[in-house]
This record gives sequence, C-alpha cells and structure tokens, in this order.
Amino acid sequence: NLQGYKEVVKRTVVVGGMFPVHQRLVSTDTNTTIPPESSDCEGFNFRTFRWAQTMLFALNEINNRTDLLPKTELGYVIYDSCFTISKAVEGTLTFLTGQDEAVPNYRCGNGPPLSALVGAGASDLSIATARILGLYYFPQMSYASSCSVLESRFQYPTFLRTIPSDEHQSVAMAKLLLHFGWTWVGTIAAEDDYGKYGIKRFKEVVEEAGVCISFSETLPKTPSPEAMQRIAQAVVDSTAKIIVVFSSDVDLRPLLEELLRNNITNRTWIASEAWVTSAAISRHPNILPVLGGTIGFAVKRAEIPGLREHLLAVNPYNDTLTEEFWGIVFNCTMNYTQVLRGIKRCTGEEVIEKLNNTYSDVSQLRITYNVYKAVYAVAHALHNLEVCKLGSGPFENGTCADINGFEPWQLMYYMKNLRFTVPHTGEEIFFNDGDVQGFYEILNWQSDSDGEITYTNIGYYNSTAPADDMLTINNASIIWNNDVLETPRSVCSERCQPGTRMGIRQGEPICCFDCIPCADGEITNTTDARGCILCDDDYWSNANHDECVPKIIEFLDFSEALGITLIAIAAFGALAAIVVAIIFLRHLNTPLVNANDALLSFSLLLGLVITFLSSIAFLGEPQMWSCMTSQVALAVGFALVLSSLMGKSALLMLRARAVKAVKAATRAAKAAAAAAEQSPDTAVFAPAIPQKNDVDPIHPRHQRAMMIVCTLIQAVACTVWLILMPPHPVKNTAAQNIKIILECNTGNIIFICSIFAYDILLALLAFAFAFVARKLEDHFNEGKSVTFGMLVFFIVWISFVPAYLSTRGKFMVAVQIFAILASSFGLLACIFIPKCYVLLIKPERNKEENMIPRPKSRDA
Ligand code: TCR
Repeated sequence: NLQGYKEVVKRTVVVGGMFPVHQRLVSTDTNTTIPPESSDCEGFNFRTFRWAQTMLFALNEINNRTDLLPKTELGYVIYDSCFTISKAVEGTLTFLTGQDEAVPNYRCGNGPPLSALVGAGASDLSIATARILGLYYFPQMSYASSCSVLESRFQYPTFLRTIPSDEHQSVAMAKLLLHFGWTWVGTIAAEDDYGKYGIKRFKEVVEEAGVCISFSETLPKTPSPEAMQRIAQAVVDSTAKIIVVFSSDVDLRPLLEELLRNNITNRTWIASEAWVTSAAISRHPNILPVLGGTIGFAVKRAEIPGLREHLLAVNPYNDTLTEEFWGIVFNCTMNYTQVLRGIKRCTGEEVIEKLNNTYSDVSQLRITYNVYKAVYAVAHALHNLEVCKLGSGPFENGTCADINGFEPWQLMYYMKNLRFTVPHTGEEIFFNDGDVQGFYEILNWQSDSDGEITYTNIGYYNSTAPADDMLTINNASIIWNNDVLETPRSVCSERCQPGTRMGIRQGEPICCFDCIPCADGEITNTTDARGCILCDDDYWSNANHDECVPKIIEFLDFSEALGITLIAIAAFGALAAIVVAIIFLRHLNTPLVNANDALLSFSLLLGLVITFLSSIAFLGEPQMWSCMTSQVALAVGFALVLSSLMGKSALLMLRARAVKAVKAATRAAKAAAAAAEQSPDTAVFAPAIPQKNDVDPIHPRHQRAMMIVCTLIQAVACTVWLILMPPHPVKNTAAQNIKIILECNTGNIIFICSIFAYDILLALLAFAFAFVARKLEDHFNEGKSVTFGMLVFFIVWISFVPAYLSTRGKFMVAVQIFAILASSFGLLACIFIPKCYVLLIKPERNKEENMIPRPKSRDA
C-alpha cells in the first residue's frame, strides 16, 4: 500500500484509492499445511498504474491550491485490487480499520480521518466494496465502475461515480446498430457484471427494435484454450458481420490471440468503453486486418497539463509499486534476493524521459480523467464541509460537520449535492442520484501511415439530447474493415422485395426468413411485407406481383378478325336465304315450289334469316338489348325454322303413309281385276285406283296453323322470360383470373333451358316425321333432304356442347355463333340446294309428274 502523510501544520484528511494495478492473483496451492497468506499479484498494468499516479497528481494539485481546502492537507492510501474481488474486499477492510490485518472493526486505528474511497476499478470489485462501505455509510467515488446495477441507491447507498452508467452505453450501441441497419449481430461478453449486464441491456434494446442475435458467447475469467477456440469458431461460423464485445481489455486479450491465429477478418467489431482505447489490444502486432474498422464508445477525453511531467517524475524508491514499475520498465530489479539470482540491479538513475509506453502516453486520458475528476469531487465535498458556517449548515438545527472529526454520512451529504467545475477542462460535474450524464465519443479504429491504429472520432452520443439527436455520426469519416471499404451489411436474410413476402423459418430468429413470392392475384408493394394483399375484384397482380393492375376486359368485338369473319358468314347466310326466297318467288307457280306449301318454305327461310342475323347480336360488348335480342331472336328464329320444317315433314309423313296405303290398294285392285279377267263369272268388287286427291290427307291450312301456333308458343314463352327475368350483361371475374369476361347472364336457367328444350322438341318431331317420310319419292325427295338437314343440325349441336364447355371467354361466344351458323347453313344447304338446282339448272324436272309416285311404266 502506498501511504503518504505530509508532516504538516495543516490537518490531514486521508483519501483512499483502489486501482487494479496488477491483473490477477498468483495462483497458490490450496493445500492448507502452512498458514494461509494473502496471495501475491502479477501482471503489472501500466495503464492502471497511470491512473493511480494520476490520483497522486490530483492530490498534489489540490494540496498546492490555496482556494481549495486551504486549511487541510489531503493524504492518501492506495490499494491494489489486482482485478480480483477478494483483494478489493481486503483492501476496503484494511482501509476502514487502518490496520494491515483486515479485521472488520471500523476505525479503531487513530490515524487522520478518512474521507472517501476512490475506486475500485471494475464493476464487480466496486459492487463488493460498495456493499461493505455502504454498511458504514462511507462514501465511494468510482472512476471506472460503469455497471448499471450500481445505479441502485437502495443497494449501494454511498456509491457515486464519474463514469456514465452502462445503461447509456448499451442503448447507444443499439442505436448505432440501428443507424447502420444491422439486424444480425453476434455478442461476446466478459463473465463479470460489466459484461453480463451490459450485454443484457443491449440485447433487450435491440431485440425490441427487431435485431436478432446470431450468437452470444461469454469470455471466462480464467481463459482456457478450448473456450477461446469455441468462441472463435462461433465467430467464424456465424454469418453475422457485426460483433459486439462488452468486456475489459484484460479479458479480451486471450480471444484476440485466437482470432489472430484463425485470421478472422472481414468483421466489424463494436467495442465497449473498456477496450476501445486499450493499447493492450490496439497495439498488438498484426491486429489491423482483424480489428481495423472497429467502432467503439469512449468516455470524454481531456488534456491534463502537467500530468505527463508528473508521471515521468516518478520516484523509483517511493514504494513497492514504483519499484516494481521501475524494474519492469528497465528490465532490472531492486530486490536483493533477485539480484542474487542474477537479475540486473536497477541503479535508480535510469532515464525515464525516453520512456514511451502506455504509462507515459497521455493522448487518451479518458478513465484517467475520470480519476482526476473523482479526486476533485472528494476534495470539493471536503471543502464544502470545511467552509460550512454554523447556523446555516445542512444538518440538524443548521449545524455543520467538523473537518477534524466528521462522520462519513456527513461527507456523503456533501458528495451527493456537489456541483463544481473541473480545472483545465472547465467541465461542470454534478451527480444526478449518484450518476453523471451519459456522454460518449464514438471512435473508429483507422490505421495511420505507419500501420498503427489511431482512434478517429466519428461522432458522439449524448443521452440528454432529444431522442432523435442522441446519436450523431459522420458516416463519411469511417474506414471500414472490408475489401470494398463500404458500410458492411449484416443481415441474416436480405430484405424481401415487393412481390414477395417474409416466410418464417421454423426455429430460427425472426431476422432469418425466406422471401416467398406472392400467389397470382396477390401483391406486396413494400419491402419486408409480412403478408400478401389480395387484389380487388376488378384487379389482378402484374407479373412482378408488386402492383394490382385492372383486369383485361374481354368480349368478342365486331372489329377483330374473328368478329368480322363471323359477321361476314352470318351476312352471307342471310343473303343466301334471301336469294333462295327470291328464286322461289320467281318460280312461285311451278310444281316444285308448290309441292309442299310455298308459304312454309318462306317462313322457313325467314326463320333462317332471323337465326343468321341473331348471331350478329352475340358479338360486341354485351348490352341489355343485345343480350335480350340475341337469345330471343335465336330461340324464336329456330322455333320458326323448326316448326316450318315440322309442318312440312308432317305432311310428308302423312302422305308417305297414304301412298303406302294407296299402293297396297292399287295392288289389291289390280289383283282383283286380274282375277276377274280370269274368271269373269265371279263378281268381284274391284276397288278403284286411287287418285291424286286421295293422298293429300291434310290441307296446307293445317300445316300453317301448326307452324304459327308452335312459333307463337315460343314467342309467348320468350316474352314471359323477357318480362320476368330478362337476360342481362354481367362481368364474369371468376372464370379467368387475369380477365373480366363481359357476357350475358341468361337471367334464369330454367327459362333458357325450357325455351331451347322446346326448340329441341320441335327439331325431334320434325326429324321423326321426315325420317318416316324419307323414302317418299315424290316432292323432289324433300323427305330425304329434310332428314339429312336435321341430322346435320343435330350433329352440329351435339358437337357444340363439348366445344362450348371447353372454351373460355370470348371464344365461347364464337363457338356459339359457329354452331348457330353451321346448323343454319346445314338446313339451308340440305333443304334448298337440291331445289334450287332443279329450279335453275334442271327446269325440265320441275314437272307435275314428280308430284305423285309415277306408276311403274309396265303397270301403265
Ligand atoms: N467499466 C468496466 C471496467 C472498465 C475498465 C475500463 C477497465 C471500464 N473501462 C478501462 C480497464 C480499462 C468501464 C466495469 O467493470 O465497470
């Protein structure tokens, strides 16, 4: 322990200090055959030794001042905590008791009054010491213990610090990640309160913001090669390019060696305050490819004039620590037993001015500055206590505390309510429930011309700023650690572009997902959409599935090739029927035309013209009128055609049966006559040979009535249909995804069925009658041609059904028109071509004889 009281006239108050000058305990055997002793420490740390020296520097500065504590001298006791809790506790007890043997018996020694403890370095040490000091309400002012649990005034009532709580740092790191859009990170934390709580809070904040943790590793306090290999492997295996490390440099060192061995590059490391400016890490040889580009948070830096001179003026013979320091720096020893072992003896005259190592490096005075502030805080509190005027004091009845024998809680009062400005920097310090505000500089590790790492300031974080302005980063000044020197990306899965949606992967973090293309008819128009949106009825997805586009409207238009062709055919058919009618009119009084009621022929032709023309109404964009006319005209047209045919074939059938009967009668009469010739005696009744009039069983009147009635029935049925449930145009969006088909809705399925069923009935009757009469040889073979025409009609409509059902959209209409045209042409052709042939080309056959079966010539 370093002790230095000044033999002075002034009274002395002792300030305690605790610094982790060594890094670890010497491992001792646990065999208790000899009395146990407090272990020795090893691993001298120049950086923390500088902190200890800074405390002395600050005390000197204060003692030399006349405005601060003019009547009081500050003494000190400094303990080395060796980075271990046991040493820190031991030191605290020693400090409190004033005895070398740590017996917990508060202040039984009678040295000068103790004021406060400055320390202990790491959080877990401070937690231990703060609990003991808290028992006695003894103030503790920490310069490096940043763990957020130390915020609790309930558990650590006398703990104050000049370093911001890690609560701020964890949030700052999370904001940094979000700033760069990194959503896939690995974390490494030291196995102490600093690492554990720091990374815990960090995770809480980032996970809330949707960032996922790829891996979380802990750096053990007693590092083993296996553990280091495991962690390095985790870093290699992960696709995360960003790794957050919450640890002190001492704990990180072993992992660093392993990373170097594995040559793990192309990662960006996020450094916590404890290692961001650590020379132990950044001055490591060949570190640049691995840790170059590191971004970290650092507390405020300051220039402390005179500190370097003070550091270099260290007296090697002052105490054991300076002796050890000297020995290590100059590679010699002051210990007599070691000299005997052959180690070079220090002269004490070595020139320290040339020393250029972490100890004398005053370019990054950050924690050092915290130490400086902590000492000043204690001094200011003591000063306030000293200058207290009786009557206006803060304690009961306006009393004051006595600087010569104050109680620790009285000093605690002044420490808590402190507000002062730090010399040289002018920073104003005050404690908000024991804590200072969260302010960090953000540093980026860049290499200078010699390939050494420099810490470049790229921004800062201020916890007291409004939420949006807390983090200020100058992106352009960052040098990244990758080949492209661009902001690295660290995501588990790339964003899902519009047209796809995020699909979770079972058992993996939410940042890892697949992008699943939207189904047809569904879109996403944002990146990272969770689900696809269904397009509205009249809309459909485009090829990229990122926009709903109006569906194509489809109907068979007049102007397109197919429409024009159909119109042409229909017009041709109607024209043909009219031409036939004209031919018939021209030959009105010939036997052929008159053979089977000319009027029926004309009504038949009229019906055909109607059906031909009705097919045109199927074309074009369906309208109310076109839906109504097309269907009705077709139904009535067919009814007219078929009932005319039926009228015709009914006559043919009856006539055929009559002819049969006549033939039989004739045959009988002739037989009778022959018999009479042979036996004239016998009176035989010979029937008369039948005459033309006998074979005409019905009058054309009947035929016409039949035709008119049958057509009228259809016309009435259609009228009812039109009135009750008219066909109307509809948008069919269901049949095809990408199209809206404009079509006619038939209104009521029963109506349309019965109407066309009626047509079919007429057709069947006409066919049946004609079939019976097909062998009738008169009438220019009309029976045959009607039969044939009806067969064509049936074939067309039967084949229409599968064709119709297997087409979609406008082609359905085309098929329908085709069937209408084909069946009409079939009838027209079969029935009228033979007749026109006779009328125009073979007029000689247009004779009366063709009307009745000619008696066989031999019979005549
Ligand atoms: N808080 C750490 C210890 C620590 C430290 C450092 C140790 C900090 N900064 C710099 C060595 C060097 C920040 C803790 O444990 O709270």
